[in-house]
Amino acid sequence: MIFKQKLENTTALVNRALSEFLPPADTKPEEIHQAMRYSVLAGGKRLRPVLALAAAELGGLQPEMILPAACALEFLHTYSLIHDDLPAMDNDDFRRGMPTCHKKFGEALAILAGDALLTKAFELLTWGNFPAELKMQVLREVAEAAGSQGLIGGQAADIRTEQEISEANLLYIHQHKTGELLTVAVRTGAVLSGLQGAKLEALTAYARYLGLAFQITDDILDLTGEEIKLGKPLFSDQKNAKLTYPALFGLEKSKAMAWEIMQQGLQCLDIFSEEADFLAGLLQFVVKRDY
Ligand code: GRG
Repeated sequence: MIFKQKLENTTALVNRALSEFLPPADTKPEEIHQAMRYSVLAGGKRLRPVLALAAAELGGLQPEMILPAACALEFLHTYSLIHDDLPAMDNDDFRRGMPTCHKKFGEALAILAGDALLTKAFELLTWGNFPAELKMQVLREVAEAAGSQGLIGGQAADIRTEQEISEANLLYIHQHKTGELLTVAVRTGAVLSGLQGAKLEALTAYARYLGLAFQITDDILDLTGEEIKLGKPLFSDQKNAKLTYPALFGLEKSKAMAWEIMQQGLQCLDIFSEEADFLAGLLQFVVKRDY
């Protein structure tokens, strides 16, 4: 199947499952479930669950088996976006082409919706008929990726007002704020499908390159993208004085770096045959996308 078709099919599968796994909007207390559904179902690329499904396919797992864990990663990602948009953080009004959760439901409910999605993610990771030790491994890895030495750590470093202007600091922020969750998405699919050893290592290395290429492209799109396609205003990094690749290296060099990192990521898939074509396509999509 051609890449675009497979991406569309997989995304549709994920979207259906996300809606199914969320409590219905009329579940009491209605407002929290409406806020959770609003932010999750607002759209988005679904990159993290799609990566988990693609990695699980390499290990021979049927999509239905991995969907709860894959959707857990999207819930966790959406929680981080809701909290990142809050007035105390980036104070953004638009996300995924719609008013941010706090703009629509107020700040208190937005905080709670984020908290509830994070909690729901860990519930979903316990689902499925997988060996207990694999589930425990994934639960631990996702908790680490989301925690103060992962996503939250990256965010804490990112919101510092006094920022060290260096490549090492930029790399730290990007790897933690963005890279950790993308990496654990790939590893979740791989680990639960029983992959280990050299194949698991290769996929982990692939995911680290993908995470970096994703964030450099995200930085570039914040300057050169189209607001309609991105679903949020441009120049948000400049507004918030963020340390970014274009700020440190300029636009052209940043584009060249994203391309080079993509090539390195693709090489990690060399130990697989055409079975890894979808993962290769996803890495190329991450760099070539315009949204
Ligand atoms: C508040 C705990 C906490 C963490 C926030 C994710 C994050 C950390 C901040 C979001 C702001 C941002 C620009 C992060 C870096 C890149 C990123 C994660 C972009 C959004 O991800 P996409 O492009 O979004 O996959 P969609 O909407 O497609 O899911």
